[in-house]
Amino acid sequence: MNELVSATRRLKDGDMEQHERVVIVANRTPATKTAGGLACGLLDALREKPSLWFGWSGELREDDSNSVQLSSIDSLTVAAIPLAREAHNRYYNGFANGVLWPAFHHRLDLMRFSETDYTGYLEVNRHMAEQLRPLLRPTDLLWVHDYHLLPFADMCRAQGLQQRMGFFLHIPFPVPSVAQAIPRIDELLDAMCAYDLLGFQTEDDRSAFVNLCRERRPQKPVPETGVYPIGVDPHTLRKEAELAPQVKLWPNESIQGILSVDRLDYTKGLPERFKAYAKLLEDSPELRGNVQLVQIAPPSRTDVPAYVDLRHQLTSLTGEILGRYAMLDWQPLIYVEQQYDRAALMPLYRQARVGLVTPLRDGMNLVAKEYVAAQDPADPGVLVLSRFAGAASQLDGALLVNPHDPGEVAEAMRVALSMPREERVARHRRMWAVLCASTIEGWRNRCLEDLRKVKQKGARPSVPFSVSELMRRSREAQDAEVEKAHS
Ligand code: GDG
Repeated sequence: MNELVSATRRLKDGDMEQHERVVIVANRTPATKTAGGLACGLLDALREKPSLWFGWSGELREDDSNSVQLSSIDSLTVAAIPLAREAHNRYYNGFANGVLWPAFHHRLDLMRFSETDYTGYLEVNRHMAEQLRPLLRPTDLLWVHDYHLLPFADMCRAQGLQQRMGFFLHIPFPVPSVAQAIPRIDELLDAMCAYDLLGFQTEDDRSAFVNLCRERRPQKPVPETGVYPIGVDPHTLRKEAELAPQVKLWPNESIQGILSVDRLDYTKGLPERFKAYAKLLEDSPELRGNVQLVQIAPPSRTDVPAYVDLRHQLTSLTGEILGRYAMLDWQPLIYVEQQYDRAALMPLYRQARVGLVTPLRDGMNLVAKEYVAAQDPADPGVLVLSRFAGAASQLDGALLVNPHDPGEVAEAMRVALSMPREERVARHRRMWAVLCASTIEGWRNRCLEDLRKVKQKGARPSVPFSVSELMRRSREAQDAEVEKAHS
């Protein structure tokens, strides 16, 4: 009996009920080590219900020969597949993170399109749909995540799958004037419309998508859409934050701590933040020796050139700040590229007088919510938050700033560092109430309840991205690249 058949049987034996099962499809499975919010957020919401999570195992091979690896985390079964190195590079580094990630974050200057990458992206989506198919039951509810998988439902429909399929976009959706600059946007939009329901973090993202559909495909119907801001589990996070920290960041009581935690990504506004902090030190000499910024920033997507440049820029800015302001008994800035478990981060958040979260554009930003959850309600720190993070539409007790304006960010830090306890408590109370009203569990339930309610589209007769068409495109793109290299 081959591995796949026994795997499918084990799945069915493990959960005999023939009624609905939630199937998560995401680029990564929770078995893959990642600092990303997607894995952390979904795992919390799913481990207690019988469900299946399907995605890439993190393993790269020379070819993508079939082999689904099964494991389980509590009630969650994880089905992970390896991917072929070349195809993965085109899909992940090439199109998803070389085109969609920068464009959706309004960084068209960093977008690098190649036909081969686009074909690789479609091909991996088709391959994943094909690998998932034998594991599915007719009553499954598919919940697909993020920009890596925009055409996934379309590939499933092309293979005759009729299950309900919902999609959630964790990152922002670009406004139509920016979206129209993405090569092949019309094909992608058509493919996205194969989902039964599309979920977004904010109303701005949802309306940007709907407006783009109306502009680019006026004759065709717009699918069901909804706004589902992702949340956290505030009570669990608070308990984690109360545990003894691995490290006491500011043992000297006279130093007020500012903490930032971000993946090393150009959307997170790290250089702009460092410049704002330098301005604070320059304009407020009385703070020198009494304040310290700790920046935790584990590198991500290190194969994409824009990330390499960012790292160089940050190490250089760190050196400048240290060179200019450090003293023998005081470091103004600690910059750490190491990754920490979320549980280890929580007691660190609790020690910081200021949580500094200043992305240039961000779907939600879970760090902002985690910082609020970790605070001592009787003596909380202050959140300084970019107005361009999705979280800004919910966390009205934060000091909202324009991350592009170093003076404004420096001023907010100054206000936060000297804010009286009464005001800190009042602001924190408002934000805690928001966290409790918008939890990760509620997010999951609302997304899935709405998906159950929508009218199903089912399989479609035409197959725009047929396998032979994909292969033809791939060959043409490769030929063109070889020709270019020789000319
Ligand atoms: C995307 C969107 C959206 C754990 N260890 C580290 C670390 N973690 C955890 C944090 C937090 C998560 O990673 C980071 O989540 P974010 O939301 O801040 O950012 P992205 O990774 O860009 O996530 C985002 C999210 O999806 C969920 O929908 O909110 O807008 O971009 O939970 O505790 N984070 C860092 N270092 C660690 O060592 N930086």
